[in-house]
Amino acid sequence: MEFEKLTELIIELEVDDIEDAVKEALNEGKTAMSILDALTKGMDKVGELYEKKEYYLTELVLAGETMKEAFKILKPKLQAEGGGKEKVKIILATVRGDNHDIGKNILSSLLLSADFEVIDIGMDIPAEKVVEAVKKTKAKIIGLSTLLTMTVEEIKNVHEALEKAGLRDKVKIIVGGAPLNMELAKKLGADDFADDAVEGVRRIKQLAKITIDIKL
Ligand code: B1M
Repeated sequence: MEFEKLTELIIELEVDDIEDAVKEALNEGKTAMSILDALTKGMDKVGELYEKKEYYLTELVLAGETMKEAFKILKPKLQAEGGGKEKVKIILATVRGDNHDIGKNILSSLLLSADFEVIDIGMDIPAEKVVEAVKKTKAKIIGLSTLLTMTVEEIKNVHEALEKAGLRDKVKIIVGGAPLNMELAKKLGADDFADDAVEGVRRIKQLAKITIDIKL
């Protein structure tokens, strides 16, 4: 299994073939990290095609699913190969009252392929659970998703709950979802906003640089 073929399978969204292809590459002795690199190249290309409007959300969803299938096989191998290399942690959640998680899941896949440790605490998540997750995992970046106009205020609740717990200045909050924009995000207490998951990864990489020296 050539690396180029693995990259191609992601670009061509071959969700049914990716598992066998990854297994074949591993059986040939390729490392999980090198396979992940090849798959990530595919995800980068999918991101470019999406930005050029040659691919749409459907393709982004499928690419996320394809990557997730591959990741199921790679995850244990990567952990074994990782040799304790510390990754930047990010907590992801869809806010309380909102049961839309497809966008969050795409972001999660892209972040995993960009070598983040993703702590996905799910959807319909109350502010207190986010605070609990920060305390438990010591993650310094929180990504919140909301698609409903009626739930955007939940971002403010997370911001205030973190303040109350004395943690607000130790973490960065990035938010995304159709009812939001940068102005509203900042007004609700978030530090950053991304229009889509590709932009989200780019901005989260920037936040990771900013938070590197913060001690929790
Ligand atoms: Co609902 N729904 N839905 N829905 N749903 C919308 C969001 C809606 C816009 C449809 C419409 O009316 N045109 C509308 C919201 C209107 C509003 O408030 N502004 C709506 C409604 C009203 C509802 C219900 C209230 C319907 C009802 O029951 N009467 C109900 C609410 C349930 C609840 O949450 N409590 C409801 C339910 C559902 C389903 C459960 C059936 C299902 C969700 C399944 C699931 O997610 N597991 C669903 C769906 C599928 C949709 C639409 C059709 C598609 C959403 C989607 O997955 N898009 C949606 C219409 C639409 O969006 N056009 C709609 C694809 C996904 C990839 O995009 O999640 O936006 P998205 O993520 C994007 C960006 O937003 C961004 O990146 C992603 C792309 O790269 N992004 C981030 C998202 N999070 C990010 C976080 C980041 C960065 C970027 O950093 C942290």
